[in-house]
Amino acid sequence: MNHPPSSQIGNITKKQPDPRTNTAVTNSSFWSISQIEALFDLPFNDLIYQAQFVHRQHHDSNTIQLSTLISVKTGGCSEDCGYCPQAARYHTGIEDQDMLSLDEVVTIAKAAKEQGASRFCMGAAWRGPKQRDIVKMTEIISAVKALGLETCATLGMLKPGQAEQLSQAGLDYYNHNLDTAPEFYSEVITTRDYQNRLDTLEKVRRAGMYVCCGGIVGMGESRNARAGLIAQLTNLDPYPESVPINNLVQVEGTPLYGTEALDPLEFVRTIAVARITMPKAIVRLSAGRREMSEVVQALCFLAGANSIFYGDKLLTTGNPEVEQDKVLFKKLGLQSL
Ligand code: SAM
Ligand code: DTB
Ligand code: SF4
Repeated sequence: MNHPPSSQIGNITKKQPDPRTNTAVTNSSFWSISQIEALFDLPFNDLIYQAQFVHRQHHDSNTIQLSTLISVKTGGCSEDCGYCPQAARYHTGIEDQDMLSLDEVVTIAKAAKEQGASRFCMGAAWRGPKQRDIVKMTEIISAVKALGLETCATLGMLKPGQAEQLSQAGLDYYNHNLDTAPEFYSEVITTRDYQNRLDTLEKVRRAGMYVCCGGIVGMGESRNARAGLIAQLTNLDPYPESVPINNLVQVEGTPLYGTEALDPLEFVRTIAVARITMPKAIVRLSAGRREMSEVVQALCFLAGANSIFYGDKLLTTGNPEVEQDKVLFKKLGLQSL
């Protein structure tokens, strides 16, 4: 078999200990934006070949991880993220909802497990949690963990000590996205800055949790900005264990509604570049799947995506029906983890 030359894949040498298991997470050496842009610029077939090659070195080629997502607190958020239907200042028709009760979350988590999900992700429309929110979340996290599910939460910016409390309650992953390149960030969000995001990611790492961190494409950013996002992610030390790549779900009333849609092949390229630069990470084909054809989704799996959100809803917008996903897995011969 003709292997892609390693010079084109990057010099994968640096070893980093995994915070929990102490097994080696292989991190790539530093990736410059121009090296990443060179990957984006490859002929499509060569890029996909390299991504598949890297994928098969580190993952089972026909296995995908299923995460179910729920919104534990919806709408009314103080931030101004230009993509988000939950920001209070945009009029998107989303109904605000206070925090769900422990029983409500456990019932939904049990159903997710029965459907085959291995991880349960809980999202909240907060700039960051207050201490009373952390107290409720720790009860919820412990109860979900006790069902035998992996736990993930995305609650916004964390204050000192909060990551430790979440970790002690049994939180496995904290999701906190860098969303886009630093240069494009202020075009999308003005109520916080890039360094705020990096600071929370650092707190999550120090508390010993796995990092789930990715971004959104299709927000009108340039290819250079997509490469800049990937550079930020891969050059985190170590790079995130879980990397969600979202395609913007356009919601009427948000500033980004009406943005020219990203070419689906460019989305596939972004997945491939994430796979090549973060070989051991789980790369999640995240928001935007309902708007994608089966063929594009299949290309994303070929390019190295090995996780999806599974369940009929994301936080406030739709996701493919579970039955529809089961049919797709059968057609593609995919097994869940
Ligand atoms: N409020 C917390 C925060 O922003 O970190 C957690 C919840 S927030 C909804 C989680 C992530 O959802 C965002 O960082 C963003 O990447 C993603 N997201 C939100 N709205 C989206 C949309 N319309 N399309 C794609 N991804 C979206
Ligand atoms: C992530 O990267 N994508 C998810 C999850 N992490 C929290 C959120 C997608 C939200 C899509 C818009 C909505 O449903 O409100
Ligand atoms: Fe609030 Fe998170 Fe939505 Fe931004 S992405 S408006 S912080 S819920």
